[in-house]
Amino acid sequence: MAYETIRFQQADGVATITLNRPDTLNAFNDTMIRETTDAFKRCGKDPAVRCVVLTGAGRGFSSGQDLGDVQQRGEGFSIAEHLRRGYHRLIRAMVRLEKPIVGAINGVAAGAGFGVALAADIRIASDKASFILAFSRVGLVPDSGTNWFLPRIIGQARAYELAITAERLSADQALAWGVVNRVVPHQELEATVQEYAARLAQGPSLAYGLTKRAMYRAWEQTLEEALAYEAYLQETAARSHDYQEGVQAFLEKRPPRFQGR
Ligand code: LHQ
Repeated sequence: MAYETIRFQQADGVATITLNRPDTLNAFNDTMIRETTDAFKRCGKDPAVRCVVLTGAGRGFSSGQDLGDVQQRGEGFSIAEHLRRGYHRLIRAMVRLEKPIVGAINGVAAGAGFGVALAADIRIASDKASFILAFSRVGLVPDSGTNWFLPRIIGQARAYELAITAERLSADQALAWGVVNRVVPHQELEATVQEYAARLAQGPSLAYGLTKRAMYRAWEQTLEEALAYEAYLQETAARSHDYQEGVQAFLEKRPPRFQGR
């Protein structure tokens, strides 16, 4: 399928989605929100995809909502409706995708762009990356899931301060606070992420997917519920080819050949 605002590439189990409106630092217009959502759903349906990389073209990851675009909307424009029809579907598609999503954060991630970065499962950042909860700069409250993700990762006091000051969080500070998993020199980002994703794509994908589901579910569960749910998911994982193969490979002292099923 041809896309207008993103690039979609697929090779060796890894799908790479590149936000591609570099002139605006990859600001989200309606088409880019829709196409990115579609691309994640497509990854969910394709068993050949076992890991997804999300990155931005040019010097930005994403500057969030295209402000020029919303400015042109008429009287009847509802931001709530825009969020519900757009960003909420995108964030949900990412969280519900039972495959690891690696955010390759190549530059600034601002506003809704920060939210989308947080909906990735793992973030590897360039040393030129930065994060801005830019919403208050334009008199808005954080959206696109940032109120849910960020306090869980860095704590409420830090998240609230970032929201009301809209200060830029550097890649190094993001690493220290656990917003990103790793920071690498800018020129090494693409190769590092592709190698990392290729490794994940060789892994026990069913277990990776169920683990993502278990961890998201656990946020809303009691310990008792989480224990029960783990037992249920483990039953599923233990019926997989990958479990048989993993144990067999261990006993035969060889690397496992996982198939993701
Ligand atoms: C942009 C944008 C942009 C358009 C850079 N739009 N062109 C949800 C629902 C509905 C309504 C509102 O919002 C939301 C959620 C949100 O996401 S709210 C937050 C929206 N985002 C922002 O407020 C961030 C706006 N951008 C910036 O503050 C700066 O561009 C940052 C700090 C991201 C980067 O600064 P610089 O590196 O200095 O780059 P720049 O400002 O020179 O931008 C480069 C170009 O990209 C420039 O265009 P030009 O034609 O002058 O080269 C900007 O106008 C354009 N651009 N962000 N969001």
